[in-house]
Amino acid sequence: MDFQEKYARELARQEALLSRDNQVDDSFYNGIYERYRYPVLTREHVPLTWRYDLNPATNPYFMERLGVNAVMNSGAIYLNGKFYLVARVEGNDRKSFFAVAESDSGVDHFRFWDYPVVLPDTCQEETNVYDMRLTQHEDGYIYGVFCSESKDTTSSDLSAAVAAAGIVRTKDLKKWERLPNLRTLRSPQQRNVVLHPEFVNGKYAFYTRPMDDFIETGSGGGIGFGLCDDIMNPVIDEERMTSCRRYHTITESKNGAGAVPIKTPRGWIHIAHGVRNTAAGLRYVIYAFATALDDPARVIAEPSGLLIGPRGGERVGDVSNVVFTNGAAALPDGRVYIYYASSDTRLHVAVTDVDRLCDYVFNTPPDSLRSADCVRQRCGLIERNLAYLAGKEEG
Ligand code: BGC
Ligand code: BMA
Repeated sequence: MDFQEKYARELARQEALLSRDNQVDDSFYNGIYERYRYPVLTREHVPLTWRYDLNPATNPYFMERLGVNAVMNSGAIYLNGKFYLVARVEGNDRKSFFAVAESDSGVDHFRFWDYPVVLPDTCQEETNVYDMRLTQHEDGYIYGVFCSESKDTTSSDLSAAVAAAGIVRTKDLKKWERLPNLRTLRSPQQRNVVLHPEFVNGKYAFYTRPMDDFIETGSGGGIGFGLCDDIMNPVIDEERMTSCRRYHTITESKNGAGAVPIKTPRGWIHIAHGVRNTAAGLRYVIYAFATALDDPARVIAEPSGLLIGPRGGERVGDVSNVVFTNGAAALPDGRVYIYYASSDTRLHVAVTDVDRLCDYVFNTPPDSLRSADCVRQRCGLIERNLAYLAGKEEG
């Protein structure tokens, strides 16, 4: 096959992928959300112009010159009738960058724009960026808060790193203004920081994730919450705890905010991640909780266990046994599209709505924390069901 034939074949293969319709995966049911059959973004969705040199004179074998390894953890926003994702694209070189992909349906036909996002390069020591959360703030800007990772030069360990929250803002997802990184006076490191969409007591409010170290949260007790006076010089002093880590739950090792909280009549709904350690490494799942409308740091409902866990093929990838979310699109009609990546490799969607999410968060029993109490909780459900079914038969 000559160069042009190979190019035509790859282009056609990609076009078939981008125009493929997605369907609800009928093999899965839990009443809370629908899973979809195909991922919404993969490395195969990345334009050929980003990977190949398309000039036969300089690329006679039609080789990938700058391959892409994975497309995963994406910020999400619904704007003017369209779904936009700011995806984490990871090159074969392990460096991540951001890229906007757009779709009318939110479940299929996502296409990347012509170029990835080019952030202002204001931080010389910054080595890697990832996991952007997109907040449509009431001040009129769309903020992107992401992890900015640098080498820890104070340690002799080659892989020692420092994680901080980088902040950019935009009005159109095209022109990005970079603000200084968030400084948290009481926590040396931060990852999974999310900007709350409204002012709280007239201040910018961030969900944080205090950590003592790059991987270990150490004394960090869970998802924090802090206020900041000036977004142009963002500093947080006190971090209050919201959803906490707990022994022998899905958040034992760590947890972190995910999507921007969704405002509902009953409270702010948070879709976050929880991590536990296992013999096979860290296992990441997605969970949900609610905080009070008048105090978005105060947890008012926390259903037990996971909302989304890695299933089937989702369990396998570069970092297996992981589902992770940093974006959901909440539509004016109440539909909610949760974008979650599996195993740091590809991006999926789970679709639900505010009514179902509220029912799930407020009417799912909390974790009873001990086997004996959890089995009692389950026997209670069985008893009520059997009584109800018997009553129905009699009636
Ligand atoms: C990786 C992230 C990961 C973090 C902690 C970073 O270097 O890029 O994907 O979450 O390390 O393991
Ligand atoms: C992290 C996250 C994600 C990633 C996950 C699993 O701590 O910030 O980037 O999906 O680990 O590797």
